[in-house]
Amino acid sequence: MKLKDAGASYIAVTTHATAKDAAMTDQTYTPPKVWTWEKESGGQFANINRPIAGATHEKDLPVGKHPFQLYSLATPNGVKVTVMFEELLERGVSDAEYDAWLISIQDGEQFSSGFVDVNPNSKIPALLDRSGSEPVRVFESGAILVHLAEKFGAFLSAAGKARTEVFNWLFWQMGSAPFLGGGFGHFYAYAPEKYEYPINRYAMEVKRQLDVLDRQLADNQFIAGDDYSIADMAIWPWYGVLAQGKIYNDASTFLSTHEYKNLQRWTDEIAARPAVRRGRMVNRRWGDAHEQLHERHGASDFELRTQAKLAPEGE
Ligand SMILES: N[C@@H](CCC(=O)N[C@@H](CS)C(=O)NCC(=O)O)C(=O)O
Repeated sequence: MKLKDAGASYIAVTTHATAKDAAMTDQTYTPPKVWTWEKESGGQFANINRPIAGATHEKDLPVGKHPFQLYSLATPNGVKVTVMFEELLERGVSDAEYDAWLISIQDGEQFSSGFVDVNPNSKIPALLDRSGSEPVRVFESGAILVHLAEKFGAFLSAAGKARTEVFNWLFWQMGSAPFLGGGFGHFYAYAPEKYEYPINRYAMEVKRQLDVLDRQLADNQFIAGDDYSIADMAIWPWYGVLAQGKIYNDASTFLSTHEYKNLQRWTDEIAARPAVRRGRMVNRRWGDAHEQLHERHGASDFELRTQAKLAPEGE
């Protein structure tokens, strides 16, 4: 039975024993009394997954000339922050100049002593705000967005109902995206073998989330109302990019994202923003060479220092 048979069939999977269910039984797992670390668990990213925190090696982080030092990668969580910086700069907030350094999580650079000092959770994005008398570390993408929004009084109302609504959706994203990434994306795209149970479980939840967004966007231009905010910046790199069909192989077809018309409208509107186009390029090291800016240290880098310019094909 395939998931594309949709709702009714999904219920059938859960209520009728079939030959396939019997075959799946062979793959069930009886947990031992005490879990132990099996290093060769397989799957994409298995080499960087560990059950312990802390640094694996001594290495300082580089520091550039701007007030903000960002250590990141152009994954959805990373893009939230580079979009925020580019939106601030687009608005003319020149104090928001930043250096963006690429952290290769596949190579374990998030476990360097320097990175762990900025983010003890060893995940990108991590920010060092050096604009004041002493450096302030900021980790967790939501905290970084709030930090910058408050610092510059932008993309977040100062008080009242509108501010609360932005927080509602910002924290909705923090709680929801792990079901999309760690749940659906992992089992659909990254796991070494495909299993129907987790893919069904998380596809259903992600479709529910897409419907939540679609209904909200039916009556609102932006996620939290009439104003573009840090809630849009947090949600778009996950759910907008999913709707564009740009993550997890062909997941947009699998999840029929074209059916969420209001989400599609919002996705296209946000994608067209110049700051979003630039933010998506920063710390990107895959895809079209014109859209890869491995490190960003100034506005002209988008023209002069993409991989298309630095490493033209054939050279
Ligand atoms: N809740 C965190 C999630 C950050 C996160 O999961 N980052 C991933 C890349 S998207 C990462 O750095 N993974 C490296 C690792 O798990 O070792 C945030 O929003 O900042």
